[in-house]
Amino acid sequence: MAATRTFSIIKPDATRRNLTGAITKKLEDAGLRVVASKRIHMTRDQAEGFYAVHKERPFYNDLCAFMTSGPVVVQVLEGENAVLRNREVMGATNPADAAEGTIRKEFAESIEANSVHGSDSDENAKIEIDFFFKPEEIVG
Ligand code: IDP
Repeated sequence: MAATRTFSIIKPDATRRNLTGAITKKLEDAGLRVVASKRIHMTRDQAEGFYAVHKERPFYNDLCAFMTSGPVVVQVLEGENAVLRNREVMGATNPADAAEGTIRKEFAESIEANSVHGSDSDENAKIEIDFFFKPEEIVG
């Protein structure tokens, strides 16, 4: 099966605790390859645009504040069935529900500060990759 791509964010709660390497290792151990990566401080406009689908949710404002509260690492991951594989290794949104061995089980602080983002479909992966990366920044 051909490799596909997904989009990942290591969130501010994780960069603050210096977990970029530990989280990236879990992604790599799951069979995903980092083909693009950069550490950025998201602007409010970027956070609001990225999470626009959640605009009507009660946690939207807090989520945008959280995502701009410190640096994040945005990444493009490549592998077989990359979207699904990444969702599996991330674990459930709420760390209380996340399975043993997942990133969120091991590292997340709360349902909001849950250490990682991962695209939920191939279609959204493409949109999210295009939101943060130029084609020439991705080296497969
Ligand atoms: P996902 O990140 O597991 O795909 P989504 O439902 O798409 O989960 O939510 C996006 C992000 O919004 C979550 O990762 C988390 O940071 C935040 N979030 C989701 N639900 C809640 C909530 O009930 N309270 C606070 N933050 C939430």
